[in-house]
Amino acid sequence: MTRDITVTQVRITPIAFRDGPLLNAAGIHEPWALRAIVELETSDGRVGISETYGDEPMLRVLEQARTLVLGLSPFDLNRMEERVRGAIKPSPGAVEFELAPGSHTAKNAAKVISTLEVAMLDLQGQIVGAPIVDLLGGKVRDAVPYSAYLFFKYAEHVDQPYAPDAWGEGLSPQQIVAQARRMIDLYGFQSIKLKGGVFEPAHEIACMRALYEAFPGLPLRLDPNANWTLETSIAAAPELDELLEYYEDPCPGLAGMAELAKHTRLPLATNMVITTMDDFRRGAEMGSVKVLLSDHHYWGGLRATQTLARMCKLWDLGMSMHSNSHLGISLMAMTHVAASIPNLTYACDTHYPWQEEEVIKGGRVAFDNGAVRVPTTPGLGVELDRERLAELHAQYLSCGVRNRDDLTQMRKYEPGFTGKNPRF
Ligand code: GKR
Ligand code: MG
Repeated sequence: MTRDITVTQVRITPIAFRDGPLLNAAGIHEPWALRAIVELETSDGRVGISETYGDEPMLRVLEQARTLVLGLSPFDLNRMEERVRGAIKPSPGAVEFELAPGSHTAKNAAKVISTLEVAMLDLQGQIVGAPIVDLLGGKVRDAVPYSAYLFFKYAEHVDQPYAPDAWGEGLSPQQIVAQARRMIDLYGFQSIKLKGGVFEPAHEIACMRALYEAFPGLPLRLDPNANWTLETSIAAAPELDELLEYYEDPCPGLAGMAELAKHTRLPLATNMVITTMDDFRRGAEMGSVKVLLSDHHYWGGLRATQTLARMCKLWDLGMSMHSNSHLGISLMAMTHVAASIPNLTYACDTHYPWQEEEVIKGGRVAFDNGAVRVPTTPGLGVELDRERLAELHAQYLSCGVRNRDDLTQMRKYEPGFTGKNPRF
């Protein structure tokens, strides 16, 4: 009987992998990005896997959650969720990034539920012999499109912890076009996003124009991560109107976005001002945002993402997906849920091209024409490479990074950097 199969062991392994010197509104990425790999082992010897944030506060709540899932059937998702909501609370003392909602400890319960749910769905799929997407109602597309996610960047990290990446410097419009060209040549992406909020808006708009001219017809997005004031965002709107597909989080707050909406014909997109159902209700009433960037890691899992998609449909909002630095397990979870959502109206974001290392068997996930094929094998469709896991865990132990801190990292390059937001 499948109901007799229970979770008997939980393994939580923090890992660190190389990440580029990517600039953003908060500062710059550190040389090492952290994730946690969670494995649930069952009484019949199966292993379900999941990938989530690996900062210290998250590791502590994952540790607390360990006992909550022991003894449950992988099919007991509702019971798991109830237990987590009862036990997991926000944690004090975390470094929280406004631009990265996954760092908010108010979302601890949702983050843990998501982590456990993905591993449990992986187990369910293995038990019944179906890919996760089938457990989510079946696929509405065979492959999930992602966008080319460009960053302003330096050629190498301060203190040179390892050899520089192959992308080179990305600061001028010409360098940004070259970065896009390389990413599209390698992966075939059919839309482009630039992470902004780094330089004077005029420079970032010049980069968007250069992309527009270099890639005619390709949808473009710019995301200043709320580092522009409302006035700056309004002033930039007329020029961006003819360049962009959507205008992502230029200024802070739902009210700011609602005011901006009156001054642009572009749909406004967000992964910053709507990150909970409470925000959703207020945002929908205000009509400020037209595209929601979901993220199963902090919205509470794959099923919660489907609920969100239904809410978006009801309120006539477009939908896409947000991303932070991640590896292939997260990419496959995103792919399964995205394949099950009819109203996923835009190519999803992914940082994946910036990651050189992997933790799954077979190495890096392949993209075909900018899309990831939805697996047809049982469960998540990917397995852990234990040797690589051990290596990435060893990197975690030696790298010294325990919390993502782009601000402190930026001060190594520019000691006077304030991180003031909005800066422009
Ligand atoms: O990793 O630098 C970054 C991104 O800026 C990330 O933190 C954001 O959360 O990619 C994200 C976004 O779209 O806002
Ligand atoms: Mg964003």
